[in-house]
Amino acid sequence: KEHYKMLVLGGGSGGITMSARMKRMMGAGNVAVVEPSEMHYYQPIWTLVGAGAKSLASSGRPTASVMPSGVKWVKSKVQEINPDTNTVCTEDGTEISYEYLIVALGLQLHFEKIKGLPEAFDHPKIGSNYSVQTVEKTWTALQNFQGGNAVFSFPNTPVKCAGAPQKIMYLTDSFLRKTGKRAEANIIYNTSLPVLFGVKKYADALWEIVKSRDLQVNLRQNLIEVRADKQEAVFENLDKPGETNVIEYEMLHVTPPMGPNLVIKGSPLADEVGWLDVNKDNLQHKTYPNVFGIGDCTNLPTSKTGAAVAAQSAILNRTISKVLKNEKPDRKYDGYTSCPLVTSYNTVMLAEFDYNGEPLETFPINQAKERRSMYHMKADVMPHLYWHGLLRGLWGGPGPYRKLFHLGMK
Ligand code: FAD
Ligand code: UQ1
Repeated sequence: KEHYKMLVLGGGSGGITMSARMKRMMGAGNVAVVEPSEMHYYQPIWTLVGAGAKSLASSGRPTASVMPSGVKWVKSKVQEINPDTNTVCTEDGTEISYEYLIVALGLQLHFEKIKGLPEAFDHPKIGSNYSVQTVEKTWTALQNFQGGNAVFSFPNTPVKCAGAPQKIMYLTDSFLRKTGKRAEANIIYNTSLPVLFGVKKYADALWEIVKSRDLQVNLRQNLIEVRADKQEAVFENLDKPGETNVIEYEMLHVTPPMGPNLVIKGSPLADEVGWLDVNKDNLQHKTYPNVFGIGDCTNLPTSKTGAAVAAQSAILNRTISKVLKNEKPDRKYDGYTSCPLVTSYNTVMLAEFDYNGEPLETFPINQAKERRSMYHMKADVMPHLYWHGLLRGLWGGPGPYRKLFHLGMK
């Protein structure tokens, strides 16, 4: 039977980041990460992979290369978490016990909840930036598009990076303008949400963009079926139950329904819905004080992003250092999250906001404007910050820089 002082579940953004920080805090031999995947992906760049601006290969590195040296990699899937006995069971039948546990299992994609998926991905003209298997299909569909309806969906569930479903629409519009095919296209964004974006400042600016670029936005439309043989997408009107709307497509980008990781959902660590039930100020589990959570798997009431993981990692580090000393956690997470809204092949609107949905901008300029500098940051700077800063436990989000940049202002 294996035992670790600190066991981390999941080796994605949050898991690798926290294992690097925990190694610094308590020594390499005391930390283990359970992660089945050979490869670690920088998912935020998939938006640009789907649009042909980056290669898929550039988004992945071997998990072995991001695992901090000396930290034990348990290459298996977590099957069961038993917080009452401080143990975890893996798929290969191993039982691991722990003193402290960090849960960073991410969320689950549910392509299968849309009738006709995932089989429809065997047909052309359909793709999804949300998975490694389907992201290059988006680029194929975009390149082969000759005219007709280009359709983009947003599901009736929480999603990670809530801006990504529309970023690929803006990139599609730009690509078709560049290649002279825009006049032949109807670009349609069908979202389950009652708004274009959750924060008014950015939503207002995005509405201006969709109007000026002739992009059609339909609210409260939920994708429920894809008939790939007929190139038909079926949407239900969420305000009029039973009313459906069939659209013939020449290109379809699917954002799948998402939900809690089923391992958490089936454990005592879950809230009523299935998300990891943590304290929103300090990321400690609400009923098991030796359990902590970070990232997409949690019920933190903020938008699920890598930028949020960065800010959370600094807070969680502080919380755990206090708990180890039998002191009370003292620093509070403000809900910081960020969504670099890619609006073309050379512009980004950098949305940043907190728990209250209030803008919390790093730079002392109006970030609701599309900027080339922010595109450069998203496409060329962020990947380095991710691989060399965040994953090594050296980047805890832009908070300190925000305070510095705003000194003497406001
Ligand atoms: P993940 O990084 O998804 O890691 C979860 C890990 O858990 C995975 O490695 C998985 O293999 C592992 N796992 C799952 N089940 C088990 C199990 N049973 N046992 C063991 N391990 C398991 N964020 C931004 O900040 N900016 C962006 O511009 C942005 N754009 C995005 C665009 C797209 C298309 C996508 C898909 C995401 C984007 N994100 C963006 C979101 C960002 O990638 C996630 O929020 C972030 O990766 C969350 O980190 P995490 O550790 O919670 O989950
Ligand atoms: C960020 O910290 C981060 O994590 C590394 C991202 O994920 C890829 C982001 O997209 C953003 C925008 C941030 C925030 C960083 C700055 C400099 C504003």
